[in-house]
Amino acid sequence: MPQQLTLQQTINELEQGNPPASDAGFLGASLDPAEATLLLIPVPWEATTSYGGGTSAAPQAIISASHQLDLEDSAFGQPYRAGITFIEQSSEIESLNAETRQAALKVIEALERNEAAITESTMVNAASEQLNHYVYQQAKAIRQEGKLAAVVGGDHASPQGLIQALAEESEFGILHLDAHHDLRVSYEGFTHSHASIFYNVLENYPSVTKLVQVAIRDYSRDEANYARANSGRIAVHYGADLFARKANGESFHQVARSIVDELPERVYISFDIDALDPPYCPGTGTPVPGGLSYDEACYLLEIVAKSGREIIGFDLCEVSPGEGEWDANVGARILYKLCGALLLSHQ
Ligand SMILES: [Mn+2]
Repeated sequence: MPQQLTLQQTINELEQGNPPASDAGFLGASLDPAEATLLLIPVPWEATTSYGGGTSAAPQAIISASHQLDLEDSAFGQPYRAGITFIEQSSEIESLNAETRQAALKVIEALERNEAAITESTMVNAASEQLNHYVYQQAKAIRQEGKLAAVVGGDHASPQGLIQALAEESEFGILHLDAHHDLRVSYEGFTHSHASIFYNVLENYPSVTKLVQVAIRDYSRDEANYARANSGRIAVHYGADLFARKANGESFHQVARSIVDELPERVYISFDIDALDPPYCPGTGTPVPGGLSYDEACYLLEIVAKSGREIIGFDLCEVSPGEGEWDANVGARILYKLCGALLLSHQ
């Protein structure tokens, strides 16, 4: 592990632009977490992944890919100067993920034979609770130091503990970019499925006053009904509707403003990489054609950050590195934009 640097040493090193050591941290430096303003919690978790796997490797792949980024940003300035770093990845969570994944596969295989694997289901649900508790504790500790926290998953079950910690502090709304509602009561028998995160959030945390979902384009009847039944709290911008508005002559600026106008003063951003068109995330577990372009997503983040709202935290989920470096490369860029948006909203 490379020697940890102070914030000033980190800034100097990044601004010299020397090629980073391969074991360097986010952006190519190794900033001491004690010196950071924004701490990223790596969550190597894909226990309930239902289709394509690999997202548990995302935090490390994104760190490596981030070494290639140039750090000036036309929208957000110089986010690196505030001090951004990952906390250490937990080897216990890595092991728990591997064990839980095996149990979850047995449950899914049993379901396909129309059978139930009750012991394994119970184990998966208990392990998911353990994960949520781990993320909650990390987030709570970061917040108690007066710092900002974000989660890099892992699948979309990864950030619940962070949302829980923030929900104990104040009311806020969530800007949720995703191809999926993630509003299932449970999925394949798993209470804490990646497909259930926002059902769990809305049912458990009343201080989440609003959920604004963007680019949704693959969903069940029950999820759509749940969103309609809770239309005061949930606003949905389906992918097809976003396209139709642009096709009918609305500018993307108008579209983005109308999305942001629905959010309260304090905003959490949950970014599932499959909100983007699959060419930007070919490895992700459940890709769906259509969706936001990279530029549209970045522009939407800029509009939120410059709207006067406070971004209180975020997660980036479902990046799956797979073969080659493209998925992690796009993931690292989106992550740096999310960091920039959050930090800008605090200036
Ligand atoms: Mn999702």
